[in-house]
Amino acid sequence: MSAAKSTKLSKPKPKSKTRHWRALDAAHHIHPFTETRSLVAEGVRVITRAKGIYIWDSDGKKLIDGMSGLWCVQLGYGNRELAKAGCDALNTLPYYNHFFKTTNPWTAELSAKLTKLTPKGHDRVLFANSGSEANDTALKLIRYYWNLMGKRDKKIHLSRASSYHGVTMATASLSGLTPMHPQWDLPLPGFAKAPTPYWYGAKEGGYGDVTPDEFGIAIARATEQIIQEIGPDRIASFSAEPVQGAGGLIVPPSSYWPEMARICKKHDILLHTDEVVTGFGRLGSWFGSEAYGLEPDIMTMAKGLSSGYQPISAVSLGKRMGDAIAGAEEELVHGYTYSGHPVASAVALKNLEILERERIVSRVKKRIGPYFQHRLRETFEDHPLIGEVRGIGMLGAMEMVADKNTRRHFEKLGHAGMICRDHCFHNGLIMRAIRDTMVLAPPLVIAEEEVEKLLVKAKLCLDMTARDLGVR
Ligand code: PXG
Repeated sequence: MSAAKSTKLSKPKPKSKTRHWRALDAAHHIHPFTETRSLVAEGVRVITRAKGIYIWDSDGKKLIDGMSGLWCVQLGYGNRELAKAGCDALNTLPYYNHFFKTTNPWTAELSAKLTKLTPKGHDRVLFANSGSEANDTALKLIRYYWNLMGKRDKKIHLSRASSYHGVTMATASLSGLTPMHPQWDLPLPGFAKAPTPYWYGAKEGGYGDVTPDEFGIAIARATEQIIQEIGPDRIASFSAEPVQGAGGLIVPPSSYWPEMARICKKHDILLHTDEVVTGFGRLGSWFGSEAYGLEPDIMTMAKGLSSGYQPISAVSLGKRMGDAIAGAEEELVHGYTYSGHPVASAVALKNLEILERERIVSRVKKRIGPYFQHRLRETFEDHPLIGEVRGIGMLGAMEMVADKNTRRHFEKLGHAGMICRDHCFHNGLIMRAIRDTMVLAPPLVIAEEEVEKLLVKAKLCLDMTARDLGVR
């Protein structure tokens, strides 16, 4: 093997480290959701270590990670118990699968643990390695369920505008973020879209001056209209994030979910909640389904399941689907080499143990969540650039607009977001820009003083953005 192909990290001189890794990355690494040419021109940031709510780059710059990586590091970075759990499993059983009538202790225990935390009736789980795979699996199981029931016409998967469900052919088709489609000739046939309960955009969406509750009902009814047009007998499932994350942190009005759940039941449409972001305490409950009183037929989870320390995801089946699928008199023709990987399972199991032991979910519900929400509103509600502050639990968003009174967005949507995001980087804060909405999803273990530090930086960056845009 040539030196260049060696798996060992090459050892550059300290001073030139950043340049060295940048050059390697620029020459060989294609990044997700990134324009490669402009990244190469700009130069990538090399992240080398992390602890608590902080990450460091290779030049020693320290940043507050206001996004928990990609909405996943519930316990923050550097948790030694998680590292030890992974390390112990690596030393004991680095790999084995579940295909040959075999299991391992960690995956067996994790399955049982998950069924205790998920809604009533969710007694069975399948494992995968990412949110996309979990959702892809969910779509297959939904199709299979209806085939088992003899309802072979129920094939259409309904989901919502601005939703994010993954990047496989099927889950990108399920996703309602339309920029995810043209490069790949998607969506595939068999996917339909419903509107999203984005109340702040109601006026622009042609709904006029409506209260959040009126809007929630209107969107649910518009969804029912679509169901009627397609024909309920052709619709297999309704997939939705209880709170939409990557689509711009859309928190539904309280009237929306009860009405949507009623409509799904009425038309015998399976309810699939995508808990990839909303699971594991993010909203102050174990799952978003619980927060909104939902009884999903199928649920998918990833990210916070292992606090992002290992790639692992899961699909839990409600009674109806669980009984049908586990009771089928044939092989389930599905599974991944790494489904229920022992190391990932061990880390996830320990992660759940810590979340429970340290009462982190209840801390989000009772203390740090309300504190974060209150301080977010106090800091930004009167800011000249911010039209709406919204959030729940440890999810927060500030939507930037050109005119607060009319809710008019900036003409070039996304421009303000990019300006603000760049200020954040320079000032040591990672804040996600979704179009012109700035999103925060810090680790659930963040302390009150750390929330304050984060908000000082966020305010500074929004002030700088307002100045750049000439908004006062
Ligand atoms: N469902 C939801 C709700 C998600 O947010 C996925 C599924 C897919 O998970 P995987 O593990 O396949 O990536 C996600 C992922 C962003 C961002 O910039 C969000 C996600 C992924 C990457 C970037 O907000 N969410």
